[in-house]
Amino acid sequence: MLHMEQTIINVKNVRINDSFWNNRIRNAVETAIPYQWRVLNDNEPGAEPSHAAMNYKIAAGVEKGEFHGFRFQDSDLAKWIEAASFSLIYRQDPEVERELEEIIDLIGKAQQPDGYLDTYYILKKPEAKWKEIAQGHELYVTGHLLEAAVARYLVSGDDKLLKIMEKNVDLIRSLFGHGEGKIDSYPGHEEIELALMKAYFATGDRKYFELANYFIENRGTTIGFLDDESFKEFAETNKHHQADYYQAHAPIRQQDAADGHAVRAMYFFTGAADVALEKKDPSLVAALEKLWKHTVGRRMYLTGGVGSQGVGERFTIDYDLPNDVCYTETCAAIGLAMWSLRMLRLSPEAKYADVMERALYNNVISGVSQDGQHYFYVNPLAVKPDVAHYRADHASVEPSRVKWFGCACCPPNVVRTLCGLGGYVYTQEGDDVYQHLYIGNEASLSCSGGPFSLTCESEMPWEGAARITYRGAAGARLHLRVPSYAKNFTVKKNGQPVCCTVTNGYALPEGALSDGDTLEVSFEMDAHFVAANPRVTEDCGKVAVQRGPLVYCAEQVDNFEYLNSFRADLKYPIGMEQSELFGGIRVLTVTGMRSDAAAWDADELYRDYAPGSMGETPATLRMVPYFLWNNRGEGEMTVWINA
Ligand code: FUB
Ligand code: ZN
Repeated sequence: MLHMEQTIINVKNVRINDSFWNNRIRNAVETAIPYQWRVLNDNEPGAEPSHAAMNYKIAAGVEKGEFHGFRFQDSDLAKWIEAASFSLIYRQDPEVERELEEIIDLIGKAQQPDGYLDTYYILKKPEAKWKEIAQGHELYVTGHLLEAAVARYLVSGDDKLLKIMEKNVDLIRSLFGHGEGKIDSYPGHEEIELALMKAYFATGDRKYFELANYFIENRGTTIGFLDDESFKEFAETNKHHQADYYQAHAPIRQQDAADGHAVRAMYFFTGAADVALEKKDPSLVAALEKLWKHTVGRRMYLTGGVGSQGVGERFTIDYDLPNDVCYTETCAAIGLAMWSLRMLRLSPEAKYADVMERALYNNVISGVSQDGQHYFYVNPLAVKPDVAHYRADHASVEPSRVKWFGCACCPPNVVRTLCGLGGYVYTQEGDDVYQHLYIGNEASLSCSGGPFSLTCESEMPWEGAARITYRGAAGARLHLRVPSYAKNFTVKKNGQPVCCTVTNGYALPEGALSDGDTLEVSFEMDAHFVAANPRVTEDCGKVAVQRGPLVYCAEQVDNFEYLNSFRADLKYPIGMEQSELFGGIRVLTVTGMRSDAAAWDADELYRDYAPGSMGETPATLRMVPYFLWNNRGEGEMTVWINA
């Protein structure tokens, strides 16, 4: 059955209030947003200048100068606008309001009379507008600005940016499409599709849906941009920049795997799932189910990262998941979380929420430091800093988070995700509300009986316990996710055990909910070893450690140098210890042996093996949640350990 009568929940109606996420959201709101504003305005000493605000000022005619940065530099500011708009859910800040008004005003002034709005082409290459679709990113920039406009509108009701973007979208509608004189193509970098669908869901105006549908359905069916110079320029010299890099090698229903550039692919499938939902199109849903299964079954890291090669920032082949030269871009993991959320709207099955949660709690939030001012773009699962600094094939791996990037897609992306996290907790279909994530929150929703609220207090991800209070009109049914890692999942209603019907990993407690009811969810989460399919050669003979949604890693600072010299003894259970780290988290411990480098001469590379003469020493490996790595200086790190 297709679950298609969705209510798209307004992000401002789910306010996160959670002991784990509050700190992160506060950090985003109070530190990262002001910090990024300074960077985007070239006002942060030590950070690579962004030029993004200046490009708009020059295009608006209020400053003189030249365009600087990547062609899609505008999108960094767009993501900041989205983050700042969401941040007002958590803190009304007149300064942020002023900055938002200032930048939206500037964007309006930069817009050309026909609606065109891309500072790279306005300032640097006006003759090439719409002629470099493969690489040009004009539609990608529109997509991010449109997402920002929708965020601003949904949270504050201010439609100034939305009107600017409507004019821009109208221009695109007039230029693109089938037929004489039209550009019959699709974006080089997907993004506009999902943004158009957000605009459609927010406004109900079908023109947004129609353009999204055209881009999704057209991709891979026509020659599109595959004849353009900007496509050929890369394709002729680089086997990793063929049509599949852009997901343009086949129509979506004929694609078998997530191929090519990972962020492009994730954004494409996200937009396609939105379109499938609106069209109630079983063949598109089936294609997305197949692609999703293939992606998470063969091409996803344990941390929810995707994209295993730096060259082309892309997917490679099944089971090719190297840990130290992976790409696992923060944006790509965000894309996987977004896509999985859309799959939940198509069909509420806990497997989608498991992956969404895996990405969010691991690869996504590892993208930002505890201080909110340092970022990872690539999120490796193993790092040896001296190697990463030296080797050419590690060029994209930063062993420490940095203040900013020349290509800075990830930092504002992770911050907008944190500030918009409320959008990931529930989906709703008629009176059926599905709680996917046990993140504490206060939600104001509505069912056929009228408005109601849910207040969730949660101990996740440290303990499997959440308490939900229902207030308001009767009529809603709350389906509670049973996470794949949960043991002995139970629900109590008003303090008494209640029977549940479990469908596709969601438990529906017996009986209607009415004002004042409480539901207490509890389950056990063991720290356990995880092994990889032997087809993943990089992980053969290794195990990883996971508890609940958190993947753990070993860092040099808690252990010793040469982490790979450790071998776990799996007959010992994983230990758990209270620590003073990061405000008092519990660390996990693994028992085993290591070969102590001190027993080897530095000039002695090899030695004939004899038991007991390798420097064998009993050892315990301390492990911390992966997302926290590299918050205590640079050092070795590994997720997978020898066993
Ligand atoms: O091309 C725009 C963004 O920059 C992509 O999504 C990232 O992978 C980075 O290349
Ligand atoms: Zn990125």
